[in-house]
Order: sequence, then C-alpha cells, then structure tokens
Amino acid sequence: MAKPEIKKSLQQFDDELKQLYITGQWQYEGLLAACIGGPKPRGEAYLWPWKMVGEKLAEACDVLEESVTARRSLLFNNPGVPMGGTTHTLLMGIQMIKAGEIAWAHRHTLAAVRFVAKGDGKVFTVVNGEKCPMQPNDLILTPQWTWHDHQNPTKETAMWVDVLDVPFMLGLNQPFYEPYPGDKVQAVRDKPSEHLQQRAGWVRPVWENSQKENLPLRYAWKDVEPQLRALADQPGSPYDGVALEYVNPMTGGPTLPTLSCWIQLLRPGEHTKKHRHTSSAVYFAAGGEGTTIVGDKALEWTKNDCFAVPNWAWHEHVNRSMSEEALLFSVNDSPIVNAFGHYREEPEVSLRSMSIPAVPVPKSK
Ligand code: 1HN
Repeated sequence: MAKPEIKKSLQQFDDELKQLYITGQWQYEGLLAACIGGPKPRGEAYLWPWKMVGEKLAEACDVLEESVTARRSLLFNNPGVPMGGTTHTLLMGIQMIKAGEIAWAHRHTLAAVRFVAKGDGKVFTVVNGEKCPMQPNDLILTPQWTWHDHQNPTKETAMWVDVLDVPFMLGLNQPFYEPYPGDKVQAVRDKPSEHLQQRAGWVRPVWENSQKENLPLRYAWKDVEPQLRALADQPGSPYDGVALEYVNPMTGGPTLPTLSCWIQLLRPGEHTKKHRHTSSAVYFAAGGEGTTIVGDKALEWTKNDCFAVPNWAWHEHVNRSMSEEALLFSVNDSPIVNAFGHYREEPEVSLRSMSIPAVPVPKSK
C-alpha cells in the first residue's frame, strides 16, 4: 500500500499551532530543563542592612507626612524576583509610625504578621476589634480578611517588621481589599471577656462554638521568651539551633495557613549544619551578630537587618559572637509547600524528626 502523502512539515505544524495558542508537549523544552535536577533557588540570598533602611525610614517620615494615607512600610524587593517579593512567595518590610499617627483600618485577603522592633506597649494594632499592644519582639497576626489599623498615641516613633504572603496571593490572583466603612479606626471590643484571644489559651468556654482559624492573635514576648529560655539548653536542631515555631493554638498547626513564624536562638559560637529545603524564608535579626552563608554568599547581619533565603538554596547560620546569643525572627512559606505535600529537605528532613524527651527513669544507685 502506498504511504500517505505528508502534507506539512512538523515545523509548519508547530507554527500553525502557535497561531492557535496551542503548544505541543514536545515543544515544552524549557519545562523539561526546569525539572531536571530539581528547582533552581528562586531569587537571591540578599540582605537589607538596618544602617541603610533606618536612614530611608527616617527620610520616609519626612517625605510621607501623614501615615493616614499610607502604611509607611519600606518593602524589600529581591533583585532575583522580577515579579516583586522578598522571596517568590513572601514580602517583608519595615514599617514606621510617627508619634500621634494612625494608619487607618482596612482589610485584605493578604495575610500579614508583625514583629515589633520598637514600641512601648501603648502603641497598638487593632485586629477585628481587638486591641493588641505592641512591645518589642511581640508577634501580632492579621490573618486574611481581618480588619486592622495601627495607632501610636505616644510621643515616640514606633516600628515593626511586616511580612505578608503577597507574591503567593498575587500568583493565585486572589487579591481582595476593602477600606473600613465609616471611620478611620475600628470600633474596639471593650469587654476583655469578648476577646477571641481569651478563647485561645489553656482553657476555653464550654458553652461556645469555637473559631479555629484566622484568629487575631498576639504572641507576647513576655510569654514566648521564658519558653525559649527554658528550651535553650536542649541540643536543638543541628540545622537551625533552638528554633521554635509560633503555633496556632486552635489548630496546633502553623502560625497561619500560609505563613509559619519562627523565633530562633543561636548560642554563642553556634554554627549550624548546612541544609536546603523547598520552603523559602525571610529573616529579621532581633539581636546579636551572625553570618548566614547561602550558597557562596555570606550575609553578615546585626540587629534590625533583614535578609532573604530563597528556596532550595544551601544555607547555614553562624553566631559570630563567642559570648553573646543571637536571635533571629523569621517567616517561611512551609505551610504552602506542605499543604500539597511538596516539602523536601536535604540532606535529611529535620522538621519534627526527633523524639520528644523520654519519661525519666530512676537513677541507678
Ligand atoms: C499592609 O496592609 C500593611 O496594614 C503593611 O500595615 C504592609 C504591604 C503590602 C500590602 C499591604 C499594614 C503592606 C500591606
């Protein structure tokens, strides 16, 4: 039987498909190349030094007269993330609010956390009507779609670190935003008994249903620090030192559905082992002096510096001081990665991999 006549070349066919907004799988060479050998770190290891950021924030206080029109937050753009973001999923910034200012209430589907760098407790954020005092190292959540405004009734400037899931949420095309109706600031719950935070501790009302997610939570440093101190003589993680995750007390899971917050103590001279994982992280140096080596780059940090560790990049942390502790606050996107079972780590999975301390046995005589 005669072979059917070939009417067009593959090249012609591919060109035709292209006109029809179709690509044959055989043309997806870029995709195959991207998959081979696993991901390349998305974005760069990069550090925003406080020395520079602090000066720019001071300038922002001059040029942006009123924070009533905008959040005076300087947001860090990773030079290797052209779409915008501190990593490919996370956006970090430092926000400053002058004495007497308010940052008016709004809400959005972007989830945010704030870690306080300067405040005296009279500075506060209101989240869904609950007043959250801001003191150094307090962590305050503004989960997705919760109303939030910030107020500084003191005579001193205050500031905190903002971390949001902006690049992830824009990637999913889920941004919604609303200004608070009727007023610049929210009405606040005046009865402490009505605070949802009263329902997220050791005990809870037996007569109520409970809200498990997106609670307006404040993790006061005065509560977290003693726990960190209590655990500081443990071996800790060989890759992260004494690293604690801020738990969502209602679910027992990560801090927020998209963000996991950590506080991490590096003991004097501590040098962690090198690892890499598919989650990315942004860091704020809350104290001490250290170096985070990412690939072939050394990020040297001191208090109030911010830096980014892209995903799947080998990294290790060093406390440069032999006498002082170093403290890192960080936020990572592991809840997103984990939600679909994609968390990987090399050379081994270090999260939740060790046993809890065993029940003590009597000491033999
Ligand atoms: C935002 O709403 C705040 O409410 C801070 O303080 C930083 C960065 C991007 C998008 C929204 C805030 C933000 C933000």
